[in-house]
Amino acid sequence: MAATFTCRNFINGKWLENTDNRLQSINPASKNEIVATFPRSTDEDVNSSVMAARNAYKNWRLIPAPARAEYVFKVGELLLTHKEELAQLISREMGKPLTEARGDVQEGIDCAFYSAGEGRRLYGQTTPSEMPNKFAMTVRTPIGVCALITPWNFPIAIPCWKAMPALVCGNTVILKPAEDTPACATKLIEIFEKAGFPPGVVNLVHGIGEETGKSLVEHPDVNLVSFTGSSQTGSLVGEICGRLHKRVCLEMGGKNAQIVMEDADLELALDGAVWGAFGTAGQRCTATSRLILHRDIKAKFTEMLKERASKLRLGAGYDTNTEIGPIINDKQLQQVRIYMDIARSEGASILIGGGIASEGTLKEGYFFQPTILDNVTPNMRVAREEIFGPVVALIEVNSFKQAIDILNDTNYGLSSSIYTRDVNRAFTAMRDIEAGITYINGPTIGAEVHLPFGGVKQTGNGHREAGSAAIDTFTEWKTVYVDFSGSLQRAQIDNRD
Ligand code: UN1
Repeated sequence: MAATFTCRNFINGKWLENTDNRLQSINPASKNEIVATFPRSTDEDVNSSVMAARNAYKNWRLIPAPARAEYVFKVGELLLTHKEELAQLISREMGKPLTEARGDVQEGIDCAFYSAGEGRRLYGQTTPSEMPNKFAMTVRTPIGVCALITPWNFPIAIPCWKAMPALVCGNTVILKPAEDTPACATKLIEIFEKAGFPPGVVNLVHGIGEETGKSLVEHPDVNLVSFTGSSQTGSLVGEICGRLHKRVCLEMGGKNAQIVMEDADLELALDGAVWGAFGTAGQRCTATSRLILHRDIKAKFTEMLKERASKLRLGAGYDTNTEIGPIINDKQLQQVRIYMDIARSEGASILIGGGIASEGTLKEGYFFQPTILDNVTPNMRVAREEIFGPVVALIEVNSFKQAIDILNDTNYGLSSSIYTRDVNRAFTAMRDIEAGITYINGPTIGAEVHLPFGGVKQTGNGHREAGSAAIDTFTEWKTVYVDFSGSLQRAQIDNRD
């Protein structure tokens, strides 16, 4: 059994020995193994981290953006050096297979190099003025102290998506990672520390969402909250920030669908469906949780899917044979199980899976069988609610139009996919699908860091992460007028008189 990590808060450039009041994270593939202990941070800890970030902001915002970006570039280089070590830790603490864990770190690396480039591209605009001898432009300014509240499913990538653009833009940050992955967050912040950021620019507090997270969101000196997690928590975060007039970026649930039309390359669509639905054990907000199948190929495609999904190998992420890792914790495992009862009671049938996997060593962890639900209709709860497990619901349709209507018939709108060889349908789908991300002939998962990531409807609140869109999230516009006429020019009056 590997050693247990002791996680601490990182405030103002120091790792703080603070409390005996500690919580623990466990290995979801082997529930008796404690991976880390971490402090149950208090309001006082939150307050010190905010004060440190506020103080550091005074100088950090004045460092030229290209120079700020060099620190972020350095984080990318260090992440590369530590990639394997971090991937092993992700597999142990969060459970995903090593290949995916390496991908998680790789997203952080990609984000570092991409965001660092933005340091030389924080463009504004110049525009004509209404008046002679007057100049107008817009410049980007940082927002201040940013609280970054992150989930456990991408314990390296998501904190990087948030922290890196925030820092390049001149903000200071406080990371509050999920309770399930404190060690991953600690290792990540150690890397930020090695990159040499001035004290207080990057801070870390641990603890419980309803305590530490809430305290951060409510703190008057936190200017922006960037949250990724459940819709339920996101709504609370949004309400508080709305009341306090803070900028808030919410990235919440999905009920993503993949359409397979009768003209699709079925083998390709199958590869996409298996990866989209069962990759990361379905624990991605972009996971494929509905398969909308044209009736002409439904029977054949279902057989192919059944055959493939029933062979997927479950196991610990760090076991190289594993294709599907564990569910993050017991609460989530039970939640997925409860959805099976709901599916049955609503009249859906369970084609394969449907239960907790407990053969051999699997009983030591939280494993759920890859599950296919058939005869699902669009109004069933299993077709509408995010399950966050290796469960996919099959819905039959008669036409392209019906497929798009059903895909859109959800409160969420993160990712989406259509498999078709018909270019007209592909472009129509691109136009008509209500989602932040649409894949043509690709699965619903696999977003790249240089493109905007986020969703419509109840998935988010209009902000985007990643790509240059992240720069909009983490900056304010300042409009600057320069009058070089040497006399008072009265806008909207002089020119019109
Ligand atoms: C998430 O599940 O919260 O597009 C993020 C993807 C990954 C990121 C998922 N690059 O599936």
